[in-house]
Parts: sequence; structure tokens; C-alpha cells
Amino acid sequence: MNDNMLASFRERQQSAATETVYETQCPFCSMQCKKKVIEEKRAGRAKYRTIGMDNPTTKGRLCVKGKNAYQHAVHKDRITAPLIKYNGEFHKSSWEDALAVIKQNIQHLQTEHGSDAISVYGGGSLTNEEAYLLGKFARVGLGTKYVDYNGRFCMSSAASAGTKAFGLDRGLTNRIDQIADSKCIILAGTNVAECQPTFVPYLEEAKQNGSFIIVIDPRETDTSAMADLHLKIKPGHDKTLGRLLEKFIVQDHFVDNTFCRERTNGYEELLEELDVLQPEELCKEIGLTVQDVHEAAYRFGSAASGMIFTARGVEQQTDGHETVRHFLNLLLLTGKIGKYASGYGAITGQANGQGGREHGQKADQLPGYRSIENPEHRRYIADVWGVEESSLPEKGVSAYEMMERIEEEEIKGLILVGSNPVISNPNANLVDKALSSLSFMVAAEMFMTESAAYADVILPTTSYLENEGTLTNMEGRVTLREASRPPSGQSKHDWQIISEIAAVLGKGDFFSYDSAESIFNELRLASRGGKADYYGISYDRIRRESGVFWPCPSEESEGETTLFSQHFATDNGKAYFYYDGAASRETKKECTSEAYPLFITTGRTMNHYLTGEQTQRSSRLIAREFESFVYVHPETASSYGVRSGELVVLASKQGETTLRCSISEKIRTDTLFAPMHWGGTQNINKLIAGDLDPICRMPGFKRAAVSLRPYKSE
Ligand SMILES: Nc1nc2c(c(=O)[nH]1)N[C@H]1C(S)=C(S)[C@@H](COP(=O)(O)OP(=O)(O)OC[C@H]3O[C@@H](n4cnc5c(=O)[nH]c(N)nc54)[C@H](O)[C@@H]3O)O[C@H]1N2
Ligand SMILES: Nc1nc2c(c(=O)[nH]1)N[C@H]1C(S)=C(S)[C@@H](COP(=O)(O)OP(=O)(O)OC[C@H]3O[C@@H](n4cnc5c(=O)[nH]c(N)nc54)[C@H](O)[C@@H]3O)O[C@H]1N2
Ligand code: SF4
Ligand SMILES: [Mo]
Repeated sequence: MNDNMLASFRERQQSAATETVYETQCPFCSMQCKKKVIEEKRAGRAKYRTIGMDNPTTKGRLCVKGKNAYQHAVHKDRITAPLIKYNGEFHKSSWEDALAVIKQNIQHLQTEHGSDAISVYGGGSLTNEEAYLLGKFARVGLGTKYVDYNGRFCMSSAASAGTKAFGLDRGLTNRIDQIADSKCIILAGTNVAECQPTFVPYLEEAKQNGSFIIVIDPRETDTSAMADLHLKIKPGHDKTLGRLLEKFIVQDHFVDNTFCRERTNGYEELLEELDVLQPEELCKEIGLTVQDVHEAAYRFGSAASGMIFTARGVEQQTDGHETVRHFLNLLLLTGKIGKYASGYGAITGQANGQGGREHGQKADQLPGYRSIENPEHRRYIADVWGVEESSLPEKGVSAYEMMERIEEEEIKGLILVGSNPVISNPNANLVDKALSSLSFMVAAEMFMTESAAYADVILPTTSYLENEGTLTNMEGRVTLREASRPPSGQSKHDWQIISEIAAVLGKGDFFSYDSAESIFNELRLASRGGKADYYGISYDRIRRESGVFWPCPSEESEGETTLFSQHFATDNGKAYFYYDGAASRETKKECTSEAYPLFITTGRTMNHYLTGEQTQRSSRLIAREFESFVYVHPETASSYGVRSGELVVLASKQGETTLRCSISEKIRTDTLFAPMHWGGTQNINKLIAGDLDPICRMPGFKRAAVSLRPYKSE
């Protein structure tokens, strides 16, 4: 080709470039940042770029994960056709054949062993429509009581605490922009700087307005770097810290007596329990100084307004419910709730961490935050679904307990939609064993994950760029993720997959939808009159108003932006203090011993998301962090003979894992930290015990007792 020909070839190619814009929102965390993914196609090759879009919550901001989130969606690893396993190998199949295999196996297992032989396991990445449908599918399509979801590991402590104390659980009790005006902010076990980066500007604004920020975390993080006071607590001791803060608030006369008298129950009982606490002794036990704890109480008590945010650091404990309740007590004692710039936030995690916990994926729940144990609630939902109330199953068990029932072979089949339990459950070795013992498993997935590999049938699901639906963000704002990219290969939306399985099982009449919106309209009705009331929300309204807050009982309702300003959502309109005498229970906690002398706590890093299936398929994100690691304090490293950059073995009563040692002064000497984003030999959940919080069934992901030694290859 001569120069002229080359130039005109290039020109023709350039003019042939096409640009397609997909307006969407990030599939990862609960901020739900709005963005545009721009696809530029030239000579058959596509290039992508991402830009943030303005919206009331994140104002056009994006973090590094959101900027790169298209990479997994267009990745060559996407499963694009149904797969059926024969003789241990997966083979591509048609949808008809895959559905026929599913029908035959489910019907066989249910005939032999009863309806409860099949279980359903969902996720907080699913849209409201799909979360709702999955719960309906379990109860109406399969008639099984066994349904739960990964949010059990995420939101159950905070959700149960909010429900018991305030009568209602919504991520933030206040609109997010009120943070900027709050004068004292406690961040308890939350690392927003890495986990919800677009939340951080609200804190920065508050700081500029003179707010005092207190961070409670055993580690120094990018979040604690913003703090005026960092309480570097021993892992799993936050309940005691909460009680000490209560004691100092009372002692220093920062109690709002009118609020306690008029708007709460149980104040006197709490006071009695605080009397006996010995601060010196307890502060030593939790690894803090009396001075620092006292200052925290003083700052919060004396501030004109205040907010408390909790996340998984304090919640993923076997006493997570009680711990959160003590932090809620602080709000009640000081009357810092139900007012502008004063309130609570359970920093939700997954894209739909909020909506996913409201509409029936949980073992004990029906849509709209209704209870499966309440006869009136059952009747209402049975009516909406057009079934007999008596046909609805009873309550089942929590996510990890389903794994135990599978391992015990009481549950024979599993339908997995939107989770990767081998990496995310505690006691990963048990989960591995459980999934391999199943008689039949179906997974709706985008990728061949460690969990999907156990399936007999994998159904290819669409990605967030392809699938429309509503997601409720951290604020409690219901947002609409539009979708315009065509499904990849033969993949289908989860709602189509669920409906098609229901149809082959003879339940098609209950699942005949033509769009996500048609499911939403049924959800509106099902949630009507419930605590999470979506009745007044429609796709049109969400588009017009950039999202709508729940509860929203009518089309005229504005949706509430400051909850509990007049009354709480409890039986008598008053909030409930938590005190031990109210519900003392035996709680199993991991303790160090001679054999397992160190604590390990687990969590997240900026670059990766949960079990890593998505972010590790982004070349840019994996380049930033391509393997797991464990933070070890330099003094601890020298005592245990481990060196930076080398592999180390961590062992607990449950199992072992091998990680790269990273020496860091940011962690306590008695504690290690490792992220949860890797599987295989780097799976941190091989170390975590299966003990659960007795109230909400949350595992203790944030505290295990381990040994540490250098890795030696044989
Ligand atoms: N980059 C990134 N962002 C994410 C996610 C992700 O995987 N990656 N996941 C999303 C999801 S689903 C969730 S739930 C959220 C989670 O968001 P976070 O809860 O903020 O994240 P974690 O890192 O699990 O834990 C928070 C902090 O708790 C600290 N911590 C550990 N043990 C204790 C303890 O005993 N007491 C106290 N006070 N603190 C402790 C840890 O050191 C950590 O800094 O993030 C969401 N955003
Ligand atoms: N040690 C330790 N363990 C933890 C935690 C911790 O802090 N420490 N945190 C816990 C928390 S808070 C959480 S939320 C859990 C999360 O645990 P998981 O739910 O197991 O994590 P994900 O990686 O989000 O798994 C989602 C899977 O679903 C697929 N997927 C994504 N979107 C969709 C969709 O729309 N439809 C379908 N069908 N599939 C989809 C993804 O490819 C991925 O394989 O982990 C928990 N485990
Ligand atoms: S990961 Fe969270 S903060 Fe980052 S872009 Fe996505 S939604 Fe926004
Ligand atoms: Mo989560």
C-alpha cells in the first residue's frame, strides 16, 4: 500500500467509527454513582471510556472501580451460552435443553425428598425487581422455606439493630448532604475512603465546617487519616467501647433528658447497668486509653449535632447486633436522631445492599419488610400473589446455615443467583465440601467462579450494562439503572431466568412478566402498607425526580429525607434502648490462645470488589493489585520470623491460607489484616469460624485467632 492509499484507508476507517453511549450506574458499591460508558468502534475494534454523570447523591464523581467497571462486562471470560455438566465437564447447550435438565432434577428431588430439598441463594447485586422475584420464586415457584442471600453477611446486624431500636431499618436516616452540617461524626468500623470513595467529599465538607471526626478501627486507613481522633481498638471489642461511651456521656451530663423521657423506652434500665462499669479495667481490655475514650464521649456529647455511621468492622461480629445497638443508644441518650444533621447511617455495601434486604430474599421476610411469621403479612402477600396463605412456607435458615444443611444432606439442591459463597462464607472448607455434596446445583452467573464450578447447569446472566432495574442506594433513594447494551451472546436477565425456570416447573402463570417495570409494578403493590413502602414510586417518577426516597406510600408522597422526626416506627412510637438485662445471650467469640496467639481481621481494599470475580477481570484494576496480602506489624514480624514480600502461612482451628507478607505499622501488634478478595489458597475465609450472632445470624468475619509462620516449600 503506498502512502496515498494508506492515508485514504485511514480516513475511511476513521469516518467509519461509531460511538454508542450507555447511560448506567456503577455495579459495585452502595453509592450507585451514575455514569456514561462510551463505546467507540473502529474497524471492528471497540474502545471504551467512562465519565461520571451528575446526580444528587454522587454529583458526577466516580472512583477507580467505577471508571473501569466496563472491563469485566465486555470480558472474553463472560459465559455466553447455557452450560450443562456431563462427566465432570461443562458443555454448551440450548436454553431448552438446560431448562429441561433443571425441570427433571428439581421435580425428581422434590418428589423424593419434599419441597424443602431445594434451596435458593441470592445476592445484594440483584435489582429490587430480581430480589423480589427470587423470594417469590422460592415461595411460589418451588414452595421451599430455604431462601437466603449474601446480605446476611453484610447487613444483618445493622438491619436487625435498626429494626429493634427504631422500628425501621433504612441505611441513612438522613439525606446524605446533611453530613456536611453535622458537628461530630463517629465512623465505627467503616473505611469509606476505600469502600465508598465518593462519600468522602461529604466528610471533607463537614470538616471544613468545623466537624470533629472520630474513627474507630484497629488499623490506620485512608479514613482514619481524616480523623481528629482515632481509636485503634482491639478487634471485636466495640460493644464494650459503646458501653464506656454511654457511661461517660451520662457521667458528664450530656443526656438529653426530655428526649429520653418522651421518645424512648428502657432508659432507667440502661442507667443501672452503666453504674457498675470500671473504665480503667475495660479500656485496658479493649486496647485504648481512658483519656481517648473519654474525649470521644465528650466530643460527641457536647456537639450541637452528631451522626454515627457503622459498617462491617463493628457489625461482622458474633455480637454485631448488640454492638450496633450500643452505638444507637448513644444517639438516643444525646437526642441526636430525627433531626437535621443528627442521625444514624449503616453504610450499606453492595449496589443494592439496601433494596436487596427489603423485598423477600431473606429467610424470614416477605416483600416490603413484612415478616413471614406474621399471619396478617402472610395473608396480604398471598393475596397479591394469588395463592393460598397456607401454601406459603415458614421461615427458613440463614445463608451459612443453608450451607450446613447442605453439608448434612438435608438440602439436596441449590439455585444460586448473584453470589460466590465458596469465597464469601465463613468456614470455606465446609462450604467447599457442602457444594460438592449437592445432588443438583444451578448457577446464574457471568463467569466461571469457584462456586459456579460446582454447578450442574450454569445459566448465562446479563451484566449491569445490559440489565435494567431499580436499586436503592445507601441513602434509601430508589434509583433506576437504565440499560441499553444488548445481552452478551445468549445471556438473559435474572428475572427472565427465574421466570423461565418457574414456567418449566408449571408455575408460569405466576411469573408472566414482559419487563423489569412490570415486576416493579407488582413489587409496589406487594410493599404497599409495609415498612419499606414503595407504592408511590414509579419508573417515571424516578426518572423525573432523580430517584425517590422510601417510605413512599402514595404518588403524592415526597418520600422521607429525615426519618423519625416526630415518632419512631415502633409499636408505641418510642425508640428502644438496648441493655444486657433485656436480652442477655450466650455469644461465642474467637479468643487467642497459645496455639493461635494473634487476631486477624478481614476487609477490603480500594481496587477490588468482594470475591474479585469482576474487578480481577479488569486489566487496570488487577495491575494495581494482583494478589492478596497480610499486614503484619514490624514487631510482630520479627517475633514470628516473617519478612516483607515473602509468603506466610496463617492457620486457625478451621483451616490454613497462604498470603504475601506486607510489613506495616498501620496495624496493631496483636492483630493482622487481610483482604477478602481472593479465593483458592488465598481464601481468607478458610480461617473464619462458622459461629453466628445469636440474634441476626451474622458470622464473625472481623475476628479470628490465628498462628503465623513463614511458608516453606517442600
Ligand atoms: N473497594 C471496595 N469497596 C467496597 C466493597 C469492596 O469489596 N471493595 N464492598 C462493598 C460491600 S458489600 C461492603 S459491605 C462495604 C464494606 O465497607 P466497610 O465495612 O467499610 O469495609 P471493611 O474493609 O470490610 O471494614 C471496615 C473497617 O473495619 C475495620 N475493622 C476490622 N475489625 C474491626 C473491629 O473489630 N472493630 C472496628 N471498629 N473496626 C474493625 C477494618 O480494619 C476496616 O478498615 O464496602 C462496599 N464497598
Ligand atoms: N472474611 C470476610 N468475608 C466476607 C466479608 C468480609 O468482610 N470478610 N464480607 C461479606 C460481605 S459484606 C458480602 S456483601 C459478601 C459478598 O459475597 P459474594 O456475594 O459471594 O460476592 P460477590 O463477589 O459480589 O459475588 C457475586 C457473584 O455474582 C456475580 N454477579 C454479579 N452481578 C450479578 C447479577 O446481577 N446477577 C447474577 N446472577 N450474578 C451476578 C458475580 O460475577 C460474582 O461471581 O461477602 C462476605 N464475606
Ligand atoms: S465503586 Fe462505589 S464509589 Fe466507586 S464508582 Fe462504583 S458506586 Fe461509585
Ligand atoms: Mo457487603
